[in-house]
Amino acid sequence: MTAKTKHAAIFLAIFLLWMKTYIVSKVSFTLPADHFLQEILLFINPLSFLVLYFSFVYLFSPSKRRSVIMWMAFIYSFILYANVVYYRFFTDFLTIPVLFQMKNVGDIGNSVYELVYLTDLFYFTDLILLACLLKKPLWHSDHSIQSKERRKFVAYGLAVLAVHIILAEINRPQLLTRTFDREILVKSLGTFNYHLYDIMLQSKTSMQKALANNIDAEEILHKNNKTTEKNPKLFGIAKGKNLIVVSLESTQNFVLNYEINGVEVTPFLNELAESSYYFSDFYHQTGQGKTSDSEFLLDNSLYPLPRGAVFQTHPLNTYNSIPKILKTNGYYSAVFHGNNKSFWNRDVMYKTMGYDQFFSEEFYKVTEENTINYGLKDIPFFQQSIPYLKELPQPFYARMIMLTNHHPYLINEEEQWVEPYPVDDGTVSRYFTTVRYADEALRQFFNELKRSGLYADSVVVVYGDHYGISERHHTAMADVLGKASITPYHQVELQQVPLFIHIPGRKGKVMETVGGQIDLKPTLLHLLGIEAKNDVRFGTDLFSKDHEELTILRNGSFITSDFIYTNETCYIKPFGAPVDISKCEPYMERAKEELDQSDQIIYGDLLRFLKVK
Ligand code: GP9
Ligand code: MN
Repeated sequence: MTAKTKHAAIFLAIFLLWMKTYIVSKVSFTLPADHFLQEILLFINPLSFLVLYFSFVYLFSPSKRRSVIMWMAFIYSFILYANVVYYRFFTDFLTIPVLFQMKNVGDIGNSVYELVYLTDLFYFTDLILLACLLKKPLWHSDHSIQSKERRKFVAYGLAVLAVHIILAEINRPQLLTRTFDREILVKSLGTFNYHLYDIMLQSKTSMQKALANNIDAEEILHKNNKTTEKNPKLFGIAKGKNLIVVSLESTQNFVLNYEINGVEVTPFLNELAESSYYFSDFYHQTGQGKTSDSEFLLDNSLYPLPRGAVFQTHPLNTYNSIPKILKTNGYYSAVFHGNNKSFWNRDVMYKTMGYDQFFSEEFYKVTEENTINYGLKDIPFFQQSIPYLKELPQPFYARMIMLTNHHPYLINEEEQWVEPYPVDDGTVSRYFTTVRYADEALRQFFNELKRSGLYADSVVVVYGDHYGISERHHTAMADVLGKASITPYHQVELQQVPLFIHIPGRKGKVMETVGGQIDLKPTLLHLLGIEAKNDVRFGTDLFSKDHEELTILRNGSFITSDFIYTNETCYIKPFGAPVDISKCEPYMERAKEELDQSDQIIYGDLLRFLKVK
C-alpha cells in the first residue's frame, strides 16, 4: 500500500468537506471576490485548515480512526452550519463572545425558528456519503502508519497553510493587525482559520487588562480628550430638566415619510420631525451587541467592541457613564424595558453604569394577550411605564427601550395599521407593519407625557438602535427604495437611523450634519448645561461648531460630509459614484486609530486609572 492510499480515508473526508465549505461560502455567505487572487483564497482557505485538522486523527489507534473521522467531520459541519444560521440574520460570523451570549437564544425562539429550514438537512448529506464510502475497502483507515508518514502529513498541512497565509498577506497587507471588518477576515482566512484566530484574540484581550498600567491609560485617555466649543444658544438650555431617551427598536431612517398605498408608515415620527431637531444623516455604530451596543455608545461615548457585546464581555469595568455624571448633578436615573432583566446582561451592566433603578419585565403585568415575540408589546409597555415615570424623583434621566419592532416582525392582525409591503420577502414585507405599530405606541406615549405635565419639563430624545433589515435582503430593499440594486454605498446609507431631540420651547429643525450614536453623550450633557470635556473620549456635541463630521462605523466604514468609505472604496455623496481613494485617505488612518484606541480603553479597563475629580 502506498503512502497516499494509506491516507485515503482522511483525504476523502478532507475533499468532501473542502468542496462543501467552498460551495457554502458561495451560496450561503455573501463573500464577493473582487479579483482573481481573492477567488483563489476563497477556494483554498478551507483546505489549509482541514489538512492540519485531520492530522489529529493519527493520535488515535487504527481501529478508532473511522469513527474519529466521522466525529470530526460532524463537528466541522455543525460549526459551519451554525455560522450559516447566524449569518442569515446578522450577516456576520460567530465569535467566542457571541457563543457565551447564547443564553439569550432561549428568549429569541421566534427568530431562530424563522432562520432554520428543513432543507438545511442538505448541509449534512456529505456525511452520509462519507459514512458509506468509509465502509468500502478502498477507503479503509485501520492500517498502521509509520510516524515518518504522519509527520509528512502534518508537513503537507503546514505547507498549504504557509501558501495560504502568504497569499492572504499579499492580497491584504497587515491583515491580522489592522482589520476590523470580519467579512474581510473570513474572506481571507476562511471560516475555520478565522475561528482559530478568534480564539487567539480572545486570549489576548483577556490578558490586556492584567497588563494595562497607569502610563498606557494616561497616554490614551489624554490623547482622546477633545475640547469642543459649546453652542452658546443651546448650552444649558435644558438645565435641570428631565431627560427621557427612547430607543426605537430596529428602526432605520428610510421608513420616515414612506407610504404604502398612500398610507404613511410613520405618521407620528413624521410629525415629530417638525417639532424637534431631526438629524437626517445620523448613523448607528453598533456591532454584535445590537441594542446593548447602542445603549453603550449613548451612555459612554465609547465604541462597542469588534467581537461580542461589551455588556456581556466587560460589565465590571469602570465607566464614566451618563447616569454617574448626572448623579453628581442631582439626577435620578432609570431604565424601562419589557423583557427579562438578564437579557444582554443588562441587570449587571446597569449597576456598573450607575443606574438607580431598572424597571424590567417583572415590574409589568405581562399576559399572553399583551406580549408578542420578545416580550411586552410597546403600547402596554408605555401605558404601564407612565405611572412609574411620574413617581420618579425629579430631575430624572429615564431610558425607554422599545421591543415590538424586532425580527421576525410579528404583529396581530387587528394592530396591523398599514398593509405589509408587497414583496416576496416576508421579513421586509412585515417590517413596515411593526414599524407602524411602534409609531402609534410612541404617539400614545407622547400624549401621556403631555397629559402628565412631564413633557414641558423634559428633553425627549428618540433614536433608532440599529438596522432592522440585514444585507441579505438587498433584492427586496432595492424594490423598496426604487433602485436597480443596493451598492456598498447604499448599504452604508441604510445604516442611517432616525434621531430626534425635542427641547421644550424650541422649534423644529432638520439638521443635515453627519453624526452617530457616539455623539449623543456630549450633545445631551451640553443641553443640560454640563461640561462634557473630561468625560468624553470620542464623539462631539452635534450642535457645536466644532462638531467633526466624521462618523465611523464599527466595521471601519465611515461617513464624512462629502464621502462614504466602505469595502476599501471611496464614494462621493450624494449619488455614490466611486472616486479616487485619495479623497478618503485623510480619514482612513484616523478611523482605524479611533476604533483601536476605544478597544484598548475597554480591554485594558483604562478608565479605572482616571483620577476621580
Ligand atoms: C432585547 C431587545 C432586543 O431585550 O433589546 O435586542 P436586540 O436583538 O435588538 O439586540
Ligand atoms: Mn434592538
